[in-house]
Amino acid sequence: NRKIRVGLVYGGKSGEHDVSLQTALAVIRAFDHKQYEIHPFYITKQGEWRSGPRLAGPVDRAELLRFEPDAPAIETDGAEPAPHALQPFFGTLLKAGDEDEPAQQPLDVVFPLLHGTYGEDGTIQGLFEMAGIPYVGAGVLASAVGMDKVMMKKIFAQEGLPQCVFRHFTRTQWDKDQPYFLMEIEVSVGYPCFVKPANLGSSVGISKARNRDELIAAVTDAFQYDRKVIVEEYVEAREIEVSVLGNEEPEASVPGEIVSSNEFYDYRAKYIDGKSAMIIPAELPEGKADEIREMAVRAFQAIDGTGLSRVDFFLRKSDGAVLINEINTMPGFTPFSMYPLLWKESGKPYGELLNDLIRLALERHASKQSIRYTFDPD
Ligand code: G1L
Repeated sequence: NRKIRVGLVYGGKSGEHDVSLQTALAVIRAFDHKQYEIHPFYITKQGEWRSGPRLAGPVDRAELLRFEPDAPAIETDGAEPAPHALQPFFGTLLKAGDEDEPAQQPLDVVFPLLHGTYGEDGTIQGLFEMAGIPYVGAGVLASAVGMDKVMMKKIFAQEGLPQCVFRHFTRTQWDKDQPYFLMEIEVSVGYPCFVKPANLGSSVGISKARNRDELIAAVTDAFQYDRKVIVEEYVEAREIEVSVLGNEEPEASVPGEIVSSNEFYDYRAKYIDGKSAMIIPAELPEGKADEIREMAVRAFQAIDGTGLSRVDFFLRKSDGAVLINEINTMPGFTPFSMYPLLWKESGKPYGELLNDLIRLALERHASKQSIRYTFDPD
């Protein structure tokens, strides 16, 4: 009974490079190394791919996962570095003609632990699809939808999920008819409002506008980061989040609440993360938790989600209405992040979560295998 070969792809060109590295470290430490064999693939900040040796056990420092030329050796089972373990695709496409490399075994499954462009937006998922390698988490479509706030909101709207008022436009549209968009925003969205690039890859380019001058400045700034911009209504609300896990029949965790630092002193917060606290489970009025969990599952299915997503909501203070804010197909994923903590509270520890995600990736891959992609009239 051989070990399951798991690839981890982490690092990357994004600003979340170090978060990704810490996540890879946490995942490696949580794996049952008797059951799994880990193949690390590190992408440097410059975008260079470096594969490491297959790991025989946990690693104790994230620095060891960068495979710097002069780095101390890490514990392995004596295997050679596996430069081509992403075969058959990377091996044959990127190293075509290189015939003196010994044959490598293909991976059974990969974890794309990358944030933003080229990690979370469906591009690397497309690469794995073409290579025929099962991968954890959202597919191409759900990943792309999860990264584009405008597409996400259109799908939520069509699914009948309540959300805050918003307007969106491209740079070309804005340049052609700025007065029209200003009027539209002032009439329907109002002030204050939030201005964001549609692309959720980065946290830059986001600002709050309290009047027309600030709105114009905010839109101009947001257009530096994307050709589409979205303007959202400000809602006075509590922030509630739910973890969803599964493929076609996903399950939702208990909801949790994010409370900012200036408010959380009066909570007995078990979990504190930088400037905010996580209240798990969230204290909600009768029936609200189930209402929110059902909406989370509908949102997941609406974007054609697979594997996992964290779904974020607003609980409006004025009337208690639940509004969906966004779905995140690659949520924070260390053992101290909201997504795993919500599952822990729901009875599923981190290690079990990893097993489930791998099983879901393999199940989705297997069910895709039975689909016909060609039409043969005979
Ligand atoms: F592979 C999973 F499970 F789908 C997965 C992939 C990526 C879960 C969570 C994440 N999250 C991240 O990679 C990140 C938030 C650390 C990006 Cl930097």
